[in-house]
Amino acid sequence: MLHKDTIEKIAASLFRAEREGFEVDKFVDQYPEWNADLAYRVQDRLIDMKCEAEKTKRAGRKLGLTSVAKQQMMGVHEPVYGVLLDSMQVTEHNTVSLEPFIHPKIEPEIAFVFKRELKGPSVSVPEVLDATAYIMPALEIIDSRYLNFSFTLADVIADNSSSSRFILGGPCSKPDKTDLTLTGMVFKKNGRVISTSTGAAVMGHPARAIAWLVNKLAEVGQNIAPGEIVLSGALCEAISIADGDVITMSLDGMGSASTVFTK
Ligand code: 0L1
Ligand code: MG
Repeated sequence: MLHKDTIEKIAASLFRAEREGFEVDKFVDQYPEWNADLAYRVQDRLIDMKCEAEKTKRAGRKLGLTSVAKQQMMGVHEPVYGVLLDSMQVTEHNTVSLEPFIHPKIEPEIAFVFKRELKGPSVSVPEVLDATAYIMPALEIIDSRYLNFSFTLADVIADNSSSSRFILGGPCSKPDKTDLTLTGMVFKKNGRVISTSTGAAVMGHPARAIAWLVNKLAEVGQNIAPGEIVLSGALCEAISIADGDVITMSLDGMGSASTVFTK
């Protein structure tokens, strides 16, 4: 069991690493008892530190490691979640400076916004869709605070699942208007197609990822509140970004999300 002081120490290291833009070594070697449950406690503490320092508040959640390929790569069998803060949202079409990041990547996601509370356990895909006010195309900028993006499951959870910024595109769509498993996605960098995919890339259905999240949150007495935004998890692999890059993700019949990077 990690001592409360250790949880505080790890959260403070990750907080400083992000704020000052430096990498830290993964904590697994230092703390052999490190596991996912303890790491979510570090994540909670890190989020409190960020809310206080940035005078911001929670906007919702994000899912990560939702594709089988990424889970296999990390040797894990379930996704992870993190917290989205108001301060992480970047307005679409605004230029994003690369300056605050360590080694940023970007990936296409589907954002869900909820009209009703969702509380597990046993929440199903139809219940998720029923509680959804609208969905929209989105981009997530991830930026691990670990050296060379190298971490274990517990490490990445503590680091708020590599979250950094998110961009909501448009327009907003009703979830019952489309079969998300079949919705096609095209991900472009500087006008060139980098990846194509469908919603099924996210655990078979993006709402299945949300159901997993809600049921997982129930284990620690938490839930999704009305108005919260949840990022489903990426529809394809994240790509590195550089000065001048223009990134666009388009979802068939649902619009697009795009952003531009500068030094
Ligand atoms: O949003 C994500 O899928 C990232 C989860 C953490 C793993 C990573 O940083 O690649
Ligand atoms: Mg993501």
